[in-house]
Amino acid sequence: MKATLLATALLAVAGRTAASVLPRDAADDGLTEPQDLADLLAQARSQVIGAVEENEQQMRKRGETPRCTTRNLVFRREYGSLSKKERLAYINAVKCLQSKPPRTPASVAPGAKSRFDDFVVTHIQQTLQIHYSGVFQPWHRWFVYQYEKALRDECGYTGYQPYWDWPRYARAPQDSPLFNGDPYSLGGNGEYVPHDGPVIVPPEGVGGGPIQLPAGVGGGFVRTGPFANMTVNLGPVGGLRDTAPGPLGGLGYNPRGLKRDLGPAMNTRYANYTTVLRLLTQPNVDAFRLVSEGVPYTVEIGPHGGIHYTISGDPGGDLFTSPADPAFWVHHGQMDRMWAVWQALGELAPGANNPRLTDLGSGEYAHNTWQNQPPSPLTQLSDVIDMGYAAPSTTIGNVMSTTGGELCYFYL
Ligand SMILES: *[C@@H]1O[C@H](CO)[C@@H](O)[C@H](O)[C@H]1NC(C)=O
Ligand SMILES: *[C@@H]1O[C@H](CO)[C@@H](O)[C@H](O)[C@H]1NC(C)=O
Ligand SMILES: [Cu+2]
Repeated sequence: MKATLLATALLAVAGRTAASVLPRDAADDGLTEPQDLADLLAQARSQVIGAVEENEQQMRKRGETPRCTTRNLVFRREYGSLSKKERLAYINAVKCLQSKPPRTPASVAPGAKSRFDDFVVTHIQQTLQIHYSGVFQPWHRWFVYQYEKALRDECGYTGYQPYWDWPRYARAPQDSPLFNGDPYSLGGNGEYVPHDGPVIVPPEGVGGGPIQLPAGVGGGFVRTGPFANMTVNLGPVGGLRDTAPGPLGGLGYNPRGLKRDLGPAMNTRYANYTTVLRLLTQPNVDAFRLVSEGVPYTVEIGPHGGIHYTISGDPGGDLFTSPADPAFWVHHGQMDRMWAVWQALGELAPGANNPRLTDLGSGEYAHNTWQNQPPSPLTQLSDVIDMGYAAPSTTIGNVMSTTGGELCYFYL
């Protein structure tokens, strides 16, 4: 009874937060969608808090000590809902990571100049195994968690990884608290230069064809905000027409300024309220992944690709090197949030095992190779998530739940 009261109290707080984040003019896709979404999110939070309580009680009955409880469960928040002080703390921790020496040996990646770059190297090295394959979601969950952990353990950050609520700023992401270029943003848009949108081309051995995407309203160097004139050390690797790859397959040293091409065209087309509602109501993981990731190098690239190319520019337009733009981490925060919320909505009854915490699917994206090309075995819970030099590795089974294994977080 007491535990239930706690859950109710937490939910009241969470519910208020959800309601207050509704944008005033979220009308593009119909007025009811933001409210429908807020209801789904509240349902997911209630499920997660309930499941954590239930597990806690069961374990205590058996004389065991639960690792994740309602007392230490933490909530990741939307970037714009952080106070200015909290945003500054996050920004300064990212800059700190960019100033710490790398762990990656120069013999492996001479372009890696910082702890921040260690994460970029790991992503570049594994890009063709960790996308459109069964490990995609758990790999990126662990990747973001380890980045958050590095910010906290190595750079004194006391908050948690914020996320980019895609549809919230879809009409003008360049004016959002994330990218408006003020001292609390992740840096502004690139300076405007007249340009066409990018033509994305499949890397060698990958299906699909060249796709012309719409342009944003920047395209040049980032000159405003905390990451103005930031230096990108690694990449690019490939995937954009008319872009010369950097040395050593992108692992060499190739210092250049950060560019972005944010704008409404990609964001409204690929990551609006309809998209998010559709995503969260998919019946199984194969269907969820098809909506989330779309079909690579076709017009339907889903919100995952849609937001990568909303950031665009350099390195944002290069799937391999994209984590070298600080914006990557708030995008993948939201990717993980979508998956975690969808997982939570799969609980059939209180206390029953939730199939979405163990099912890795059997579709085209459930294998060990990109779109199952060449054909490969289905990904297993016992398979390893390899973090290279960036962080410790783990297994998929350890990260399927955000409140299991080492993890103990959810999203507001
Ligand atoms: C960024 O670099 C440009 C060109 O070198 C320079 O004019 C500008 O002052 C720099 N801005 C900041 C914030 O460092
Ligand atoms: C919203 O996104 C979907 C794809 O998820 C797209 O088909 C639709 O056209 C978008 N709506 C608008 C108004 O652009
Ligand atoms: Cu990735």
